[in-house]
Amino acid sequence: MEMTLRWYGSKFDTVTLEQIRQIPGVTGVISTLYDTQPGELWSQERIHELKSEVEASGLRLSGIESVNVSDAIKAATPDRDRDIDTYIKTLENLGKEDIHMVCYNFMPVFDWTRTELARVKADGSTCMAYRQSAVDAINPESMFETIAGDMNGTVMPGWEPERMAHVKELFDLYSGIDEDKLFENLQYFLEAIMPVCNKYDIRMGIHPDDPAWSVFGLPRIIISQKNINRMMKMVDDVHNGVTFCAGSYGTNPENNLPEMIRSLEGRIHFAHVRNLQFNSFKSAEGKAVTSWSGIEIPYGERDFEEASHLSSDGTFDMYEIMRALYETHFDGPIRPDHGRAIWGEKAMPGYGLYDRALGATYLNGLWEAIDKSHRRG
Ligand SMILES: [Mn+2]
Repeated sequence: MEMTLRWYGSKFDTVTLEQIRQIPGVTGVISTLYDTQPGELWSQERIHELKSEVEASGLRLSGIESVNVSDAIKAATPDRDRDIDTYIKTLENLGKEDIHMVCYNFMPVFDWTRTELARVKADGSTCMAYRQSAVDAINPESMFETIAGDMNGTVMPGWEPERMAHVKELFDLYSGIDEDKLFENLQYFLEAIMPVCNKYDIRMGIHPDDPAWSVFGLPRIIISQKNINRMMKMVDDVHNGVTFCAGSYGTNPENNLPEMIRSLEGRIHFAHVRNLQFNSFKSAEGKAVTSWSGIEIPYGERDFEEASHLSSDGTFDMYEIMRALYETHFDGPIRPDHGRAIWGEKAMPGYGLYDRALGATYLNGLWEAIDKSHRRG
């Protein structure tokens, strides 16, 4: 594996490449052309510029997160073939610049959903959190306004104000689209892009839906082992793969993360590894749940918050997640994921420097220990 950090580009990120370069064991960044819209062509010149800037700092551009898929493609409107053609050209330009991993998602309307961006934890740090009753009480059209005040002046991915101004139209676009239809639209997109992915050896890694259940009545499909295995079979090509995001699949504590990783051997092209703390949860059947890591979660509404990366700070067994990646010979880029805001840092929620640097170091430590214990038998 290659340890990386997500970086939004010098115009948008509060964290610099120089700072990332100084985190022990981090050799690459995952970035994007943050000012492009879904459906827009990425020129080879702009990709080259980004890559040169990253390389000049002594780091590698290890992949793209994300090349966003337009709503026309997700909802199969008459514009989808035009947007797919553009997507193919963008992949071609990435391939020519020697980029071989692209993350994307297929979530309708909302990229990811949290109800608080700065919940205060016992140690005074803040983190992002989700409470089902808050989601149920919110009109989705005003969701953006509800959380915008906590963004520290940054623009959160998936919550771009221009996009959120059209939320109502977006909802209309997806009316009548159920899970099977969304799977069909995803298959259509994947079949169209596989030739260019094969030509340039570009590994596509779909990011799971977060949280891993339907919100605001919108269909969500990349949420479970059953569904992701269906998607892998639907287009059975190594370039049709997965971004394994522990924090997103893990929002449902019934998703057994190490087991999912093992079922996806060879198809995980990118990994996001972070921890969550569950305060209460109930299953779809309204029952109490014991997490895959063996922790009994108090019965109640779905309420979780992000934690530091350590196993002891949250509900996940991070050692078992890293061991499953190691034992399935995972060799792609990996990154710590959302961190808490600590030490007074003002940054994009989830994407400050300090807690993610601690996360990277911890994950590297786990990996070294697993590697050495394997080698020494
Ligand atoms: Mn993720």
